[in-house]
Amino acid sequence: MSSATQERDSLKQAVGDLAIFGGTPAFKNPLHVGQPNIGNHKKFAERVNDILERRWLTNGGYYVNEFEERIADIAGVAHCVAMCNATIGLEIAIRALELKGEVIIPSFTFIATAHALQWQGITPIFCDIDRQSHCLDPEQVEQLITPRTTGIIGVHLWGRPCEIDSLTEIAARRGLKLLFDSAHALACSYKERPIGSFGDAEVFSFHATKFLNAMEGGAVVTNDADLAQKFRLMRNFGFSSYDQTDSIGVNGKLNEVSAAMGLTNLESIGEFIAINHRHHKQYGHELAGLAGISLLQYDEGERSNYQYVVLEIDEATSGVSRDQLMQILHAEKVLARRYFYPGCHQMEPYRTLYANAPWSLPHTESAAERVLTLPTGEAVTSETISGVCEVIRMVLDNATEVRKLLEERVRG
Ligand code: T4K
Repeated sequence: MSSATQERDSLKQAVGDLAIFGGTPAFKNPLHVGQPNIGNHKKFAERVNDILERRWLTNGGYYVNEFEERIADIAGVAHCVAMCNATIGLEIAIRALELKGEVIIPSFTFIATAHALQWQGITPIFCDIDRQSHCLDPEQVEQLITPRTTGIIGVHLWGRPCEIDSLTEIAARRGLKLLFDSAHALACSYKERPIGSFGDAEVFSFHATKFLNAMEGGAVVTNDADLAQKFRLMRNFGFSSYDQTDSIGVNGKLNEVSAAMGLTNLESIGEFIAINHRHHKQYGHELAGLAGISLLQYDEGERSNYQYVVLEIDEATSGVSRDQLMQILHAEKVLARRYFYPGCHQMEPYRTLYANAPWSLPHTESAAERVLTLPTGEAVTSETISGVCEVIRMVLDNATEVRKLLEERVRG
């Protein structure tokens, strides 16, 4: 990513300089949240060349095997089964764990967590989050267990771990399977132990927007050898040898080019973490003291990948809503995102399918109304972050005037 694509175009000295009110946008080109972290281009190209020379493109290739070993090491786990993406990884893990009936998951997550269940005819039971951690509230998990419940899927949202000990204790006591959607949490830790070896299995994502990307990719990791074998069979149509299937299966295989990308990027993860950490601190520093805005923090006593810069906007204090701030940033070409709005339970098909479900999700709904994620990662410069923060400061320092002008615009 050349810094030219993020070139600053204007400084904001007055409210009238905001692009939404006719000023020049702060950036010449769209500034995306989720631009990929990419390691050494030359190394990647060399690996792609090796793949072509070897003529081995997929189906348990050389780089996939190496990638699995490296991920297992990082996750501190015995078995890693690479997948074509985390959604298929979740679906396979759910089937291999023989989940059925009802499974408790947070509503405040990417829709794939819910879809992986519903796709297989299993009812996702949407549980509220803890307001601080944005992860499953174990107390409510316990209340939602019924005779039909077979499992719990915790999500380490933003790479910050769930309350793993409480969930493990509940699952053991109530005889439930415990799976973690760890799509965001590679290279993160809980009580100093790497995310990956908790519950029955964990699932990572290596999508382009993730901390470590393989363009598309995922992995299911576990310490259970029998379960790992089930994952491997299900990933490859259930084939145990030529002409012999042992179970139902799908095609969940990772290809060699994706594995080459993953391996190349793995060589730079120390650098990616350092960059993300630095960016997170810069946002914290430049947005400090603004009323009504808080930056979600990572526990400095744990390992984190700092891949998400998450703001929470409290409209009553800040004077502008999250959606107003997002609209203003988009006009400046800063494409901030309100992940995971509006919460899975308010998205189709769940809103209609479970319209009468008695779920109480106030913390999910409050977080979904307030969260805004900002650009970070290897492709973003500190100058860019200053430009984003300058816009936010301009808005918050002049919230009354900004709000009035926005309302006038709406009235036309
Ligand atoms: N569980 C959780 C908790 C997850 O967050 C996810 C995925 C999954 C499970 C499933 O994992 P996978 O099956 O995907 O492995 C993105 C990703 O598509 C999705 O992987 C991710 N979570 C989710 C949080 O974010 P969108 O709707 O934001 O995608 P999109 O295309 O709008 O891209 C995001 C931003 O990144 C855009 O502003 C553009 C930019 N971008 C994107 C791509 C693909 C780039 O600059 N370059 C690129 O190559 O869903």
